[in-house]
Amino acid sequence: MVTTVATAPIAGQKPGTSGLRKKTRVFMGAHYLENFIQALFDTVGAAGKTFVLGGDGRYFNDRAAQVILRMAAANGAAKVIIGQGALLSTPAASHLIRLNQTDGGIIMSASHNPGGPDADFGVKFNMPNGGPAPEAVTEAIYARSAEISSYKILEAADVDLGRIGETRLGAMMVEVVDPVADYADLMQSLFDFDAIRALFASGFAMRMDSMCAITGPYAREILENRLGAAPGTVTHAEPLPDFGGMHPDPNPTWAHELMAEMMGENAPDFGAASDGDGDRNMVVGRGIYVSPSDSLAVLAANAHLAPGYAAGLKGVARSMPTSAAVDLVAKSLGLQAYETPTGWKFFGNLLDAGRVTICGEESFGTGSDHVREKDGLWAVLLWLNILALRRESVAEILSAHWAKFGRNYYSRHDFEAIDSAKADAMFASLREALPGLAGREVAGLKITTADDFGYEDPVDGSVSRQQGLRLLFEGGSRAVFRLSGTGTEGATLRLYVERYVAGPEGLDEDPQAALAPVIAAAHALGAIEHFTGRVTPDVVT
Ligand code: VG1
Ligand code: CO
Repeated sequence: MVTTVATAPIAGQKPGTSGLRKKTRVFMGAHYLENFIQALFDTVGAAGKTFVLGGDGRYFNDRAAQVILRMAAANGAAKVIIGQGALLSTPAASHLIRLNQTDGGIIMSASHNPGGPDADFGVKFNMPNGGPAPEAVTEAIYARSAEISSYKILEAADVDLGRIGETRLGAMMVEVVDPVADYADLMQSLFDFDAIRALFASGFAMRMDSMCAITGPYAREILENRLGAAPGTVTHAEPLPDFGGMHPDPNPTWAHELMAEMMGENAPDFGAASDGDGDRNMVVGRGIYVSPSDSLAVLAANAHLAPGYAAGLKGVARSMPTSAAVDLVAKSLGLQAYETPTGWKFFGNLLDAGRVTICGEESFGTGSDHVREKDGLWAVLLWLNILALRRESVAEILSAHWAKFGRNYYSRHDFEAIDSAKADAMFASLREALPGLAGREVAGLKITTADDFGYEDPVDGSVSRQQGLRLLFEGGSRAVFRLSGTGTEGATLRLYVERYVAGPEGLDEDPQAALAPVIAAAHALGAIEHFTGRVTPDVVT
């Protein structure tokens, strides 16, 4: 029986960089999830449609899945394809949407944010192309959420999501699928599994830290079962509702266990970690951390070694704050390089139009046209494919890369949980100063350009403004100021700094030391301490 429940708009249901993210208790509050899902169905339409549904297994994932299923049925959806146990990594969900040519999908995740009753939850809608909904769609959902007066839900018992197969929920079909199998097959179609198997058989050792999040089952199946990596290669492989108390953000701060092992005496040859929903990756060699911007550049330069990319790339794209290392690779390969705002949704049109093959962000996100999300395990497998063919260490590959292209020293400094009003005041002040900055010298660096990054999508002409304040210095260094759009508490300031060194001298400096002048100039120009009281970042990547 379909019930129509009276409700009233709840303020703030505005999706950010990647979906709607709130404290779990907010999502569990009366009508909160229901309002948003109804606004979503009202916007994209549900009648007769097929959707994919799954999440990263965090606290409330199972309950939210049952609610969304009953609402999909009540709104007339024909079918929902759902991962067993309501689990799906974000890239696997993207793949299932495309593979089954569905009308889109709903992903339950707050990605790299911690999980649990006192942590974060999130919901994101992906389009029929498998990619995150563009701004026009998320804005429409938000607008609908502000005028909603009722939602529809089916009164029914929970669907058994533990058993693979088809069942009915009212008139709607629910198909419970293995969350891993199709995705693992896709990976096998892109990479030289024989070569990677031979690499592992030769004694190559790896550590994959799944951080008690969604990639555990995927990594075990692909690395240990299909590629013959030693049992136990994947650690923290069981997805847990609170991620075992871990903060599933694969960076040197939060993946500190992996970092300690990789920098230690008995370090394996290669290490990797991924985030809550499996779309991010951190890659580490024995004794050497690979910055995500460098990883993107190395992957673009070597992708042809993998069967799926043997024909070469169509082009590359990076988010604006990501270092220009990949641009140098594109230039040498004669490829177009695109610069987009932060967030994977901006790559969708370029991928759909066949303009780019590989994309990446400095925030540990890399991916290709095989799905429409960034893909953590994909990046790990492409690295393995490259290592298997080149038979060099990660350190050797990086050195050779810098020797050829020069090095883009890069770092991101995050200042978390700043009072929002203070952060806004800082941005307003810097934004106002921008037009007068060119030509000025600060902390020994001369500013050549200062602007507020805006983007016009070359495919559909849509325009996104105020995507980050950019300060470009003489010699190619730069600093970028942005406010996070994924946090759930106060504001997070992201300061991105970059400095290019052509070599052959000066390619082996400590990045923080190499970047010190740019960091000093950024602090002076942004008056970070004056506005926020902060001097030291909470997280450095
Ligand atoms: C962050 C990253 C951005 C990434 C986004 C979603 O956004 O900076 O590059 O696309 O997270 O990643 P923000 O607005 O907080 O800077 V995930 O793995 O959380 O979906
Ligand atoms: Co993520």
